[in-house]
Amino acid sequence: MTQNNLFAALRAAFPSDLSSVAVQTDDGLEYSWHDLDRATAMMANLLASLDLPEGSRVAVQVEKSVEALILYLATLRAGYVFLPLNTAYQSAEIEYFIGNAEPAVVVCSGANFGWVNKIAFKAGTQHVFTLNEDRSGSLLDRAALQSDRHTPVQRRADDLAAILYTSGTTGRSKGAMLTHGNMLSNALTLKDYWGWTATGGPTGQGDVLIHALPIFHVHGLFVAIHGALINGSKMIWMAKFDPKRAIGFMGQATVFMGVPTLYVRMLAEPSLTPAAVRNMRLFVAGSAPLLIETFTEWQQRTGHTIVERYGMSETAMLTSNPYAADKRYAKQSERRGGTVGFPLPGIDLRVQGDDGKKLPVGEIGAIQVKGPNVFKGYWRMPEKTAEEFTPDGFFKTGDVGKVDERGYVTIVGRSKDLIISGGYNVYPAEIEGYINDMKGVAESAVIGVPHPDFGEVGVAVITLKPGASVQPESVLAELKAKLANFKIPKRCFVVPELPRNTMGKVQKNLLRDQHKGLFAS
Ligand code: MCA
Ligand code: AMP
Repeated sequence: MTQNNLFAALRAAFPSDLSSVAVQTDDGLEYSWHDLDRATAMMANLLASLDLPEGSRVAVQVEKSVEALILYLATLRAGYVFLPLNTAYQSAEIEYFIGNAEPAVVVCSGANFGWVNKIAFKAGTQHVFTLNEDRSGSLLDRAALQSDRHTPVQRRADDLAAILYTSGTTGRSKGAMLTHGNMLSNALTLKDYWGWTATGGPTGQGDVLIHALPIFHVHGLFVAIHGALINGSKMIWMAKFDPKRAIGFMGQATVFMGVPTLYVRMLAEPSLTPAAVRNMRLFVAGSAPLLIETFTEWQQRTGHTIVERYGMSETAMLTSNPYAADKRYAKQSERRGGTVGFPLPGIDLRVQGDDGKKLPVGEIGAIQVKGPNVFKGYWRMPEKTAEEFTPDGFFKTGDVGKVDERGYVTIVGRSKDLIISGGYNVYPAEIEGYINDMKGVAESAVIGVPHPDFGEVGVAVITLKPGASVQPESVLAELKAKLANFKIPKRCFVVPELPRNTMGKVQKNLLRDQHKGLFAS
């Protein structure tokens, strides 16, 4: 069998000088390529020593650290399936993910061990380890006893490498199953498309990435980490994004990736000048729409044009504005603000009308995609998986858009009821479910409205049962006790009734219109 383990491909791209720096943290620590190799071997040996069944899931909810990165790579190396969880998730959310995924191993922070351990025990998990930001915890204690030699486990391209939970219209999270082949194909495509180099450049060491995003979603975990590692590039590792510090690192780096909020926050810093970004080669934005104002202001302030790209948990990256001339599109090299660029090489993208037929150039419809990057399906949900694919094998993204005569793709909206806030997805149906269960509430509608920092934020509009008295603040406080903080609507309004169409469906567009100016900057 050919070795298709993603880790093996990343390891093969390590530079020949293993003593050079692979990761430099924002608090001054340095990890060499040799350190990454040894530490992932030790952790992979620890996982191997647990005698886990084939295909076991390793669920991880820990703060961002290089050790957390090592745990991800070690899970790949050992041939198991990585399941990252947002650190903001609270117990009810974690209980659902662990109950649904039934991981064999759970890794959490020492501070959360008490409640996470109970949830894991209930789900039949045999091993719960801790890993803290300060490089302590039982995971590292146990890994330290292992050998630092390990041969990556043989994996086929079609074998699972990770499960990322993401929701559809129902608000119930589904685990998107990504394979070693999905991720390697995407990493290799982007390496080429974004012109990564392993040598030379202003720093003399090829590209250097500022890693500023969380590592529990596609953007930070796959696009950024795989991008750097498959090129043997050093990462400057920020445990938490800070605009001033990120700009400060730009003198030593060449590539930055961020959600639009990060760009908005850096633009508010006077230190963002052409001199500060003189060594930078590439700025990538995605995960949420980049406002044309942000795109233009960035160009004016720095002289650099952001490369906006578009992707999903189910597919990794799908399209990108060109870095260099794209031969397939009449050598177009223009990065067009407001568009997400061209389908990446090897990815088929089409826009379909309501009648299921492909629409002509410029017409708006449902975006569907096909390619080696498209996931294997939703974890233990064969019917849901089948529903999301067309008979000829295209995945229905739930995004609505168009392709122009030059081939540029523009996303104009979403058919799924989803709010993207600061790059995090918030599913109105999930929040509405919680609000509707509250005492005195008759019904609710959660809508997304424009916000100068987060792009979009949630607002709850609720009606009450006859005679009930409920304060909007108490609704938000009750939600805060149960859900991840970024999901909490920023405002709540009590109204006599929700607007409905003749079919009785709540007209969220009217509510969005009514509240669109709430956070006008
Ligand atoms: C924090 N808060 C938020 C958000 N983040 N509210 C709405 N939306 C958010 N995204 C609120 C908290 O609830 C809290 O409110 C207050 O802000 C401070 O929280 P803190 O955690 O300190 O915030 P922060 O550090 O300033 O975080 C903002 C952030 C972060 C850096 C923009 O949200 C972030 O890292 N976003 C990136 C997400 C990402 O990586 N997405 C990629 C998904 P209170 O005090 O009231 O509790 S991958 C993807 O989408 C696809 C596949 C793709 O194409 O890439
Ligand atoms: P996720 O559920 O985290 O996988 O988020 C995927 C969704 O993020 C996509 O279906 C899009 O709706 C959205 N998205 C990602 N990148 C962009 C972008 N550049 N512009 C607009 N929307 C985007």
